[in-house]
Amino acid sequence: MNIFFPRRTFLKRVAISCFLVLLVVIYYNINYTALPQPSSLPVAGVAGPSCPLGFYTKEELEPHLQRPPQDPRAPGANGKPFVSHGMTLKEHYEKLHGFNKNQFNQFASDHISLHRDLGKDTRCLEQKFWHCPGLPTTSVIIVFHNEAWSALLRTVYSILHTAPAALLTEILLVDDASTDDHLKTRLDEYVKQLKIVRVLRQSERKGLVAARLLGARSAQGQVLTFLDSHCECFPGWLEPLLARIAEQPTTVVSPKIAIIDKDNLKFRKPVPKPQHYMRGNFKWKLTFGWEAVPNEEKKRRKNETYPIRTPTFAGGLFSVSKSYFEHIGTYDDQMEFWGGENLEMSFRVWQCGGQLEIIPCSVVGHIFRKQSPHTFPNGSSIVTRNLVRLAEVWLDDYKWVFYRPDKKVKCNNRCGAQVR
Ligand SMILES: [Mn+2]
Repeated sequence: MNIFFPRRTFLKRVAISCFLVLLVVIYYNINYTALPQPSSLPVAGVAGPSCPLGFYTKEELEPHLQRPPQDPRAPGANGKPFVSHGMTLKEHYEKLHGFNKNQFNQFASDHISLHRDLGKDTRCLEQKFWHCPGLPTTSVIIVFHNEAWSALLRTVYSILHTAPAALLTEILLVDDASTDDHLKTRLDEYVKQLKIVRVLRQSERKGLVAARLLGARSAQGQVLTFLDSHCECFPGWLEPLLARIAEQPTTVVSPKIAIIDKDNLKFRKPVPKPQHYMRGNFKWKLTFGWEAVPNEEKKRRKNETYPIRTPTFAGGLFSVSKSYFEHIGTYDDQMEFWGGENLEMSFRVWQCGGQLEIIPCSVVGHIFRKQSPHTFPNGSSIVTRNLVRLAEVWLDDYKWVFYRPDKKVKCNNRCGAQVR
């Protein structure tokens, strides 16, 4: 006798069968979701059973160091330009020498406080950060090569005066084989008093990518934040970057980059209602450029704090979850010195399931120069080699568009691009 369907009609049998199948599906579904999921992309945040409710308080986000009292009449105070009146002949010479060496006004930088205040950002006052998922910790990695003392140290202090102590694991200064005396023992001795600042050295000059990878390998924070060695961080710059990564760990985030004038170090502060934002793009000869944020992206954004999606980034200043950075294979470590690595990282992120965003509430100033003060051996051929690697690895069927405009670009045996 059939024990499930004694003397039932056909329709009743079908209904009971469906119910039993449903029970089996529910049972396996519960069992499956209860199992730990494979996590190749660990969440950067610190959510867990102990995760308290509500927002971070101001006290919880206190920086490592309070800024010393500011003199509003001091040179460059409050982000104002440095003005020089009545310079002596010796000072004129010093200024000229400093400019030639750095391609920015080192004389002005040397006369502005290492702790200068930049005022407040009034655009994002309503921004609050949830305890759940908590903000991840970060290591800030700064690569330098023969950087001016005042520019490097102002970058470091601007982080210590703004980044919440609870979130800032360390600042790693990676020396790409500088030759200037002030960047040797003097720097080592100076940073000891700053406790969480460490100097790592590349004995041989290898360039940005290798130096950043050296920093990334030693970093203890959950997020890697890369900055240049001539930056100034605006108050509140770090939390929105980390909050976005906590929310979406595959997002690689850049701050809005403010211009610090190379001639007088004026910091162009964020204004309450900006006319337009810029984002990154590229040309088919694989050069990076800026463009106004297009209308469809403007419409997608709900308010001023909303991230801006960007096809590419300038690559000097950004944060990325350390585990996601490792998941996507870090940088192309065969790229030498400098050039093309920002587009390489951009294409890599998009093609590996991530996205690049500019976070408008995060503002970091950067001294933009007309030209690099540093040279490297076989400069232009190294850049070309990097770009060929970029095209070969990431452009697939579109690489011919890169090769087409310049028939001289040929991939010789040295390119050796690893197709992933
Ligand atoms: Mn720079």
